Amino acid sequence: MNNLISVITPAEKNENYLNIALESLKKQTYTNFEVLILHSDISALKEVVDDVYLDDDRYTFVETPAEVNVGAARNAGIEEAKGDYIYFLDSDDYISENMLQLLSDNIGEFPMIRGRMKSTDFSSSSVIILPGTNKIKMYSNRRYNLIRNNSAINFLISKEVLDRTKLRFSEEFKTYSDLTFMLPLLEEIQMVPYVYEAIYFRRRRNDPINHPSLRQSPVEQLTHDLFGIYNQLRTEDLSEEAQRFLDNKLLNFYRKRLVVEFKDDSTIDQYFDGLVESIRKIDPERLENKDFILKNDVRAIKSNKKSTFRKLSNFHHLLRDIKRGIASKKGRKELLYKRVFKNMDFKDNLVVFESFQGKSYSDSPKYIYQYMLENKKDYKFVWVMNKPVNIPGKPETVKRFSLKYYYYLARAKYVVSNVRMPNSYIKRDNQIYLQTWHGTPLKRLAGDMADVHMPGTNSARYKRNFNRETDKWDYLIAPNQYSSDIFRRAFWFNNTILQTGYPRNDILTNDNDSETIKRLKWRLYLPTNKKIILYAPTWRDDEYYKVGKYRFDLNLDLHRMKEKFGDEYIILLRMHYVVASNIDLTDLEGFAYDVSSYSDISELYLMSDMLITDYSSVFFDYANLRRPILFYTYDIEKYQGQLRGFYIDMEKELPGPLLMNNDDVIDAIENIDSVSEKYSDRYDAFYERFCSWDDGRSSEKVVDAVFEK
Ligand code: C2G
Repeated sequence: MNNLISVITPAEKNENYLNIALESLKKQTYTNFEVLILHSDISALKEVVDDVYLDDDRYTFVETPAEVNVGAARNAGIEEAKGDYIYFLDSDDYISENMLQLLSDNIGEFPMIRGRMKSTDFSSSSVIILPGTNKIKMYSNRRYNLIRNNSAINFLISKEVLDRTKLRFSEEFKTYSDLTFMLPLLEEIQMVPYVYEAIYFRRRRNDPINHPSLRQSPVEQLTHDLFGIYNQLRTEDLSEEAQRFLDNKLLNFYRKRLVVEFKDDSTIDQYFDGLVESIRKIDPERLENKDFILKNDVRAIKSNKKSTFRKLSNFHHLLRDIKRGIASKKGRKELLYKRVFKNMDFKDNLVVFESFQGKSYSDSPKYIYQYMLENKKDYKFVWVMNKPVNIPGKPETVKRFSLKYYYYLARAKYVVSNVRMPNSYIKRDNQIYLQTWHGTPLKRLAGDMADVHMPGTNSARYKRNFNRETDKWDYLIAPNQYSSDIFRRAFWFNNTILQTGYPRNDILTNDNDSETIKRLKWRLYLPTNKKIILYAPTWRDDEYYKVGKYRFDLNLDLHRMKEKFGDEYIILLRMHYVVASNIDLTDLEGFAYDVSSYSDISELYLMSDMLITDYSSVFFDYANLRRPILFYTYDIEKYQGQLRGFYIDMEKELPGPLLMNNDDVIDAIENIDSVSEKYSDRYDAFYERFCSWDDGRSSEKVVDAVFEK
C-alpha cells in the first residue's frame, strides 16, 4: 500500500526527546506520512525542534489548550489528520526505521495492525533491526492482550473506522484514558495482526518524582481514573473477552496497588464506596481461581460491610507479613520489628548512631557522639558496628540487621546516620532522624541525576526509594550554602537544614597541631621524618564485582613514584568504602600503605601534607587545611559525561590542577610549591565558598539544635 499515514505525536511536558522521535520518523523507509505534533505552546516548542522539521511541510504543529490530557491532544490530532491511517508515537519514544513500512506492508485489508514494544532506558536511543523473517501473529480472541499496557501507541489504525464510529479518547480522565479509545475499537475490530519486527522503543521514565509518567501518577489519581473508566465501559453489552479484560484489570489494580495502601487502614474510608460500586460489577466467575484472601476481600466489599472489610484487611496484612517474615531469618526479625518493637514505647534518651552502614566509627556521627558523650550526660547511646571496635564511652554496639539492631531502631527516640537507612526502616511518629550526609556534592545527586548507572537498579526505582528515604529525615546538615541549595532540590527536602558546617571537620580546626599529628602517625606506625601524600579517589558507578562491591583499578604508577619520591615522601592509599578491590603493594614496603580500612579519614587528612583525589567530595573537607590538592582525573570524560555529571566546573573552580596521566602527577608533586603558588587565588575563593562554615564548633551547634537540654 502507499496510503498516507498520519503520525500523531503529543509533546506536552515531554519536549526533551522530541528530536529523537522525529529523527526516527525522518529515517523511515516508508515516506508517505505526515506528522502532527501537539503542544500548548508551539512557538516555544519550535525553539527546541531541529530546523529540518520546521522546513519540511510534512511536519505540522498543532496548538492545543494548556492542561488538556493526552487523549484530548490525540483527539485534536485525529481532527487534523489527512491520512488514510493513524499512528500514535509519543514524543519521548522512537521507532525502528522499517516500522511504517512493515505495518503498511502487512495491514492488507485489516483495519488495524500492531508492532512490537520494547522498553529502553532514558539515555539510550539505539535501534535494533531484526533479520527479515517478517513474522506475523494474528490476535483475535486474545486481542485485548495488546492493550494490557493500557496504551494506544504503536497501532496503525484505519481512519475510515474512526470516521465511521466517531471513536475518540475520553477527555475526562488523566490516566488510563487510552482504554476509553482502545477498548471500544477492539470491540469493533475482531482480528489484529502483530508484526514482530516492527519495534517501538518506549523509554522507561527515570524520574517519578520530578517528571512522572502518567503511569507513575499518585495512586489516588490512578484509582479515580481506572474506577471511573471501568464504570463507564463495563456494560453487559461488551463481548465476553472485553468484560474479562476489564474485570481482571480492576482486580489486579486492587491487589497490586490498593491493598498496599490499606496497610494504613485509615485509607480504607477514602476508597471503600468506590470499591463497592465497581467490584459489584465484576463477574463472580473471575474469582474462581483466585486465592482465598482476595475472595474474602471481595465478598466483604460486595456486601458493603466496611468494618468487616477493615478487620479482614488488617488480618490479611498480618498474614502476609507473617508469610513473608517466616521465609527468612531477616524476615523474621523484620516481622518482630514491624509488629512488636515498633509498638513499644520510646526510650526517650536513647540515640542510635550509624556511619557508612555500620562499616566504621567515623564521619559526622562520630563527632556528634563525642560531643554528646562529654556534654549530654543524660543520654544513652547505641552504635551500629558490624565489627568489634573500641569506642570511647563504651556504648552498646549492635550489628546491622541483627535482632538488637531492629529493637533499638524501633525504640530509640533519635537516629543519627550519614547515609541512607535500609528501605525496611520505618520512621515512627515523633522519632527524630538526623541525617548528617557525607560530603559536599560534586557529582550529581539523587533527583539531579539524569540516569543512574549503578548495578542492580533502575533510575525510577532508585529515585523513588531515595525520595521515600529523604521524606523520613527531620534534620539534614549542610556544610556550606552551596550544598544547602543543592540538597533542598536534589533530595526534595522540606524539613530543617542545619547550616552548621560538618561536625567531621571540627577536628581539622581544633586539632591541627604537630603534637596531635605525631600521635596519629605513631598509631599507624608511620615514619615521622617523611612527608605524606594521601591518595583518596572515589568509586566508579560502572566498575563492580556485584551489587554494592565495586572494583577499582589503581592507575597510579607507585613504583615510579617510589623511585622518584621515596626519600622524601610516603603515600597512603585510601579506597572508597564501597570499593572491594585489594591493592597489590609488592615491593612498595616503606613507601605505600593501604589505609582503606582505617576508620576515620579526617585523621588521615590531618596527617597528610598533600592530597591526590579525583571526583570524591574529600577535597571539600581537606581544603579546610589549606594544604595542596591535586586532581588525578584520567577518566574525567567518561565520569562527567556518561556516569554522573558535576555541579561545578572542574576546569575553572578547583583549588588545584587536573592531571591526566602519571607524568602529570609526578611533575606536579615535583613542583608542588609552584603549583600551590599558581592556584593560590583560586584556593582562597574555594575556601571561602566551601569551608567558611567549618569553624570547629559544628558538632556543638548540631547537638544544640536537635537534642533537648
Ligand atoms: N571517603 C573515604 N575515602 C575515600 C573516598 C571517600 O573515606 N577514598 C569518605 C569521605 O568522607 C567522603 C565520603 O566518603 O567525603 C563520600 O565519598 P565520595 O567519594 O564523595 O562519594 P560518595 O560516597 O558517592 O558520596 O554529597 C556527597 C556525595 O554523595 C558523594
